[in-house]
Amino acid sequence: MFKKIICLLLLFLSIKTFADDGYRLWLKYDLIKNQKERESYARITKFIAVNSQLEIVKTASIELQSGLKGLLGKTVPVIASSKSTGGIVFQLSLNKDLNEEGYSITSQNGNIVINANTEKGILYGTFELLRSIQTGKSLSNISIVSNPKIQYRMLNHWDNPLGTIERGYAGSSLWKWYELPENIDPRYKDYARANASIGINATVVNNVNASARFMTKEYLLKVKALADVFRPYGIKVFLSINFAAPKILKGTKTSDPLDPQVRAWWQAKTNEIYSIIPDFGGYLVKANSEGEPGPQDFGRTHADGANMLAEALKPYTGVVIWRAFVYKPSSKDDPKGDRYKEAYNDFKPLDGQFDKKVIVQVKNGPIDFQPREPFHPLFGAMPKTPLAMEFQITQEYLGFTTNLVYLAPLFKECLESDTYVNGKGSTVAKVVDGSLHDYHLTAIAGVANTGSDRNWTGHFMSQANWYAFGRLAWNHELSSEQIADEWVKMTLSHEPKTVKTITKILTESRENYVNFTTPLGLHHIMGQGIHFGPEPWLMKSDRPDWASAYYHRADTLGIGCDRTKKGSEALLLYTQEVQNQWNDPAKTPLPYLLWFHHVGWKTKLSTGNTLWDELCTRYYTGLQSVKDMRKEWNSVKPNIDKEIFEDVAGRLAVQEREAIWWRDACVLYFRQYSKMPIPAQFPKPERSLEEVTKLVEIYQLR
Ligand code: GCW
Repeated sequence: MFKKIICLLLLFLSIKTFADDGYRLWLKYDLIKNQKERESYARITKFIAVNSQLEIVKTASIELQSGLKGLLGKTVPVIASSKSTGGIVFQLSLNKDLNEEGYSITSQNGNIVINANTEKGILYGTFELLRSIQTGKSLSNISIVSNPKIQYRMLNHWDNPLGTIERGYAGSSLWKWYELPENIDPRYKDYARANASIGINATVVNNVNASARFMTKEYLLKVKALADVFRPYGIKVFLSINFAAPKILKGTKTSDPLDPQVRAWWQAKTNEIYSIIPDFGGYLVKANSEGEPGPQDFGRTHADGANMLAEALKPYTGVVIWRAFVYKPSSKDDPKGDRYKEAYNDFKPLDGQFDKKVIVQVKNGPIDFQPREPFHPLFGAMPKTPLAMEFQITQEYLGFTTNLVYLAPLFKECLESDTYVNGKGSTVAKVVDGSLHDYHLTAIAGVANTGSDRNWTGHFMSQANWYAFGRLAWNHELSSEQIADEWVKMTLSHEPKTVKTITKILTESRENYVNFTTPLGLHHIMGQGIHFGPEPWLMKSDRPDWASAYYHRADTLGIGCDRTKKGSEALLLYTQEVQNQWNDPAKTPLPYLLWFHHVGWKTKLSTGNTLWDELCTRYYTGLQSVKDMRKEWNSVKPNIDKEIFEDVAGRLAVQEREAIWWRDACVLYFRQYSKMPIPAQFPKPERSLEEVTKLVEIYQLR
């Protein structure tokens, strides 16, 4: 009787519309509403048999127990071993089908067995089992074998010591450096849980524009406190380093990587780090990029710098992750100068010169996390150097936290691009997962979108981007829809129509965003510095390649950047097959057209429209799609938590205002060059170009 009352109470609590602040992410574990469904799960989850004392196995059993308690409303006992049936059994034993972190989940002799070679595999299998229940899958005859395709699946935090986050839009840093190491915010653990649940196993806690503070004992002890919280969740801590740290911290007179004293300094520092954090992951380095110090300051190469750090790490398990995001201002006298080519020109010649412990981390595209970019030409071009993928989860160029933009389609588009380096099917994904060039190390990083906002990511829907990054890092073959469907069921609703509508909103959102900001291959025309709002009229900046005109090249003849042989020749960095796809403006797929060609305003496109009409059409339909998205969101109101519903609805209203802003700015500005009218079926912007121009100025005021 007592049990029944408790159950009813739990059911009541879960049905009652309580305000959900989004804190629990996709780990809600609310009671399953359907009693029959609950009972059917309960029948096969009567116990959790755990015969290991390993720390991460313990984490797994605690997570499973508390997850099942929430979902099924009952406490499932954890027992040492069992001869009975109807329970879940953790089995740590050699399985040749599994790699170090893989797992299998199978029905065996009346139990559900989670099998893995290591404790981490057990943890990931546990979260998969919970996810199956959360998304309403049947567990009878369950049979899953899953291995992560990439070794290091990491978040990169651009968090600064003073609590700000570079390009972070969800409040301040999660890490309270001044309170550490004594005071441990409970959020650190929840952060680790969320990451572990999607297979993320490494985190770089500080900004790549790195402060030397992190190399001091004072700060290393703080970092150790975080590492201690993350370890039971299988997460390793990495640090971004300032290449000039030895000199800044007054240990040496120079930071030249070939100087013996500098090398000795890094060795001693690395020894110190490992004495404090024995499973330290390694170093992430931004060098000679955007003013950061690096080996080139001393006439040395990126390989010299990276190899020095690799040598210091030699006695340990750690690795060096060296970023390829570099670009010098192109020389004024070089008519072929193009930022697109800089990283390739710097790094490609170094292939084969890096130490075995070095991974070179490359952004998905050649410019900088634009709403759409062609894949970076370095992918496929460095067969002897493990290349890691760097995606940006934080929406620096994709509408901050006022725009609903689901990034899985962007990630997938890049991963599925074919480099053709070893013939057809040589996808970027195969470069990154190591299968194409047989890399001995593999890694994928996402620049985090987390912050101190209660819901972690500012825009509630941006949680889906953190989630999708982790899921794709584990298995890049999952589809965007599948990931969206899972996420919606775990965080918002199980009601079929609602799931369908929100999954549709998510999967279409990125293309919509491209349409009302940078359609047809336009790029880098946003407000300079802040990277917010449109500023296509920016002709000059501190560096030429920070100005919009450098990228769109609009004139009275047409628009777009010629990167073919006749232009900057950036296209020549790709294999012949890729060049063939993008060489001829008449055959270049429209999403990439203006990336590679300067196209006449009156040129007829495959849509039947002239370039000018098509450009206008994209800006107008892009805006229309935001309006549609708002309608669709309103249609799911009855099935969504009120607080979440209102918050997302509010942000969608902002998004519509911003879409109008982008549209007005771009059609009014480019019309000055095209000298053609906005197609008659579209209403004219209600304001002048001057008025829109002022807007971005406001946002740039101090
Ligand atoms: O996208 C640009 C950002 C910088 C960032 C840089 C990088 C951390 O605007 O803020 O600096 O890229 O990736 O290093």
